[in-house]
Amino acid sequence: MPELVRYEVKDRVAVITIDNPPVNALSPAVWTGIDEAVARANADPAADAIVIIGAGTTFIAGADIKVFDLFKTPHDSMARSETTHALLRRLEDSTKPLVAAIHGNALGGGMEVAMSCHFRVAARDAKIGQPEVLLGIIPGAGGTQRLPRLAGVEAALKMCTDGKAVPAAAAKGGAIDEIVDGDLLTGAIAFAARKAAARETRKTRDIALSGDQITRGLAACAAARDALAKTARGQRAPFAAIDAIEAGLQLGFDRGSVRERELFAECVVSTESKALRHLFFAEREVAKIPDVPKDTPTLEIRRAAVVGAGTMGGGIAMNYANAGIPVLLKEIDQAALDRGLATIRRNYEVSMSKGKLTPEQLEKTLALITPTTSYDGFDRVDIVTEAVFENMDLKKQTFAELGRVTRPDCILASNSSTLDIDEFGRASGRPAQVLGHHYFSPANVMKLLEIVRGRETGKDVLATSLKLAKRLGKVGVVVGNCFGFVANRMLAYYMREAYLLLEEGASVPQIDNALTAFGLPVGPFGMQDIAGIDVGARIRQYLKSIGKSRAEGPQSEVPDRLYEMGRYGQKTGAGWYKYDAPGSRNRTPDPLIDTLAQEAAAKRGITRRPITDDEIIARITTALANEGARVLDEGFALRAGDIDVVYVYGFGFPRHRGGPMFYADTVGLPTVLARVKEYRARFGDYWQPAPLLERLVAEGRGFYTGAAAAV
Ligand code: 3H9
Repeated sequence: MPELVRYEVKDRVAVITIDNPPVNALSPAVWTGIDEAVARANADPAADAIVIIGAGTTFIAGADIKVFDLFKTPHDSMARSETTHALLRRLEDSTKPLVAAIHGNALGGGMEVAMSCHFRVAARDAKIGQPEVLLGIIPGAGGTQRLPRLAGVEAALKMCTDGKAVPAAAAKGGAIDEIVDGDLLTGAIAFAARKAAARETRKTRDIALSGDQITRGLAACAAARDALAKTARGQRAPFAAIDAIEAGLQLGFDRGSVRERELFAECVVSTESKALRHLFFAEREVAKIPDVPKDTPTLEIRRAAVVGAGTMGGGIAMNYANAGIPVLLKEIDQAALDRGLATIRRNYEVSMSKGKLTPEQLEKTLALITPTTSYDGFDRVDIVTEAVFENMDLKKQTFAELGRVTRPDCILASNSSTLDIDEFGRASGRPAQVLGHHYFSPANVMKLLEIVRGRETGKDVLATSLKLAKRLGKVGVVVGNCFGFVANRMLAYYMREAYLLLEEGASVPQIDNALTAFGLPVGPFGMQDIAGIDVGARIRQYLKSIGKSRAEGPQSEVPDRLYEMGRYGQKTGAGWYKYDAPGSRNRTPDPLIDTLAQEAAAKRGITRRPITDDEIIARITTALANEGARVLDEGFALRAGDIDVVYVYGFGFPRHRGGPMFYADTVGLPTVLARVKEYRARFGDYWQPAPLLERLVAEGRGFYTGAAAAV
């Protein structure tokens, strides 16, 4: 095995190379290796200065996130961080100039190592950051104390609370001393030699903050706290990061560092951090399909086509154009095509007005979308996404046509949100090339792509889809071909409970507000008003016609009554709420909904009652987890983590709760099961415990082996 930390001397400069692929994470052995190597360099008469650099594509991407699982109590963390802080002070105490040479990323603990060096040089395209908050923790190795001293309090607050990496070039003069063009190591050695000749060292911890800097810094802390109160509701870590920075300003470096350690220790054992760490790995796990090895050949996607220029088709075409892939956009007639293109242009203009796009970029991106009313050119594309109306016959007819007009190796994807992919495969005449690419509305914004695997979908087609998802800026999750796949199948249960809670006595604003307080960006009714009540109604009508329903249990009549009244949501100026005008987002509650709910309740013989927010959350999250357990047990999702990723990216389930399955583990599966049984007794037999839920509870396990005990 190669050494994790290598030592050599070049041109009288000791070069310490961290070599812990893939991202040089700071495992305990790497920490020790750096410590020993710096001590060795200080004692080495052949070295006048020291450079720390990363092997491979990056500097150090942070502490090894898996190690945090070992911290069971804040005390464990306090003991470990005492050692780490002392180690970083030893680096800072180096008598020879110590230089960090950064390429790729210096993140988290990696940035903290760099800041404990005397100087930092970086490649022009390198990035630096303190992303700990995205893992529910705060910089725990002095970052909240050293970064304000190097970059200024405002910049440090931003980096530690939003977790976003910033270009090293933009940090020049603050956290970065010099940008190196050309070979980084050569530049870093030359820089270190200059510092050695000038006998220059500089301990970050000794950089003093002026009275004025402290006063302004404290005001910035208060302002950051106020801003986060709106955007980070229910989360602890961003606020803890501010607390730690503030403590450094008020108490100085040493006592500020102790406060940082205490706050880190509090955060690292929190459910919030466990949830976010779980998602970090779950998001990477989704791309691993057991029978589709990493080296499965993929098809090159150079040109694409989309059939259907409605809301979804237009958004899908935008995804391709945004990724620089030319795309044909087909509609049946010119009028429909013109409408679709006008919407696309409007969307881009909104981005432009927000400064996300220049007028030139807008025109260049739009030029990648070629409108058409025929199949001309379809024989040259590598993938077609069908986004026509959600109707089985129409879709089958489209696939039959696509089978004729495209090359045999062309991938044929359906954006259906519910229908049987295998039927499309058969209709096309080449099922191995067919699968689902289910986007979420708005398709150009939402990051989830459900990749629906048909019975005969080729492995190369799946591997290509996963790769393509990344290129389109999406998180691709492979799911099985069941009704509604994973996202919409579970959503049906979520919506069922929302409707029933409404009939039983809760109001639309109460249900929506309970869920936004829980952390969702929008509640179920607000979401429907955006997506269109007509969309759900048409799916229900179709299901009725084939004698099916989306979820067992009573079907509320209220959404269908809204549909009959032409109240489709925001677009018609009325839905579950009233809006100022069609297309407006300015909403007010509508007493009519309560009347409709009362009428529906009376018909079903329900006596309406006050309902608590806790019951709303319990009913809805229990319904999700119970159905999620079925989906998993039936093999339509590969892992519980895949379901969590689907919900976080598809419906904005709060990340800090880890997704519906992880959340169920934090509640405790015995409690979840007890709730299902209680609801069965109270509401009816349509509530049935998922067999997997019962099995896991009997075995004393959670959805994540051992997680039940861990959270
Ligand atoms: C921290 O530092 C706390 C400190 O304050 C100190 C306290 C004492 N640990 O993302 P990729 C794995 S907290 C363990 O696909 P990319 C990852 O799971 C840490 N593993 O590559 C994957 O494994 P696999 C703060 C890690 O090129 C593989 O590496 N730092 C870690 O798209 C490749 O990853 C962060 O939060 C890690 N730290 O993106 C940075 N990082 O192949 C987290 C990665 O088995 N990392 N892995 O699936 C990242 O943001 C991205 O990985 C990075 C590369 C941008 C670096």
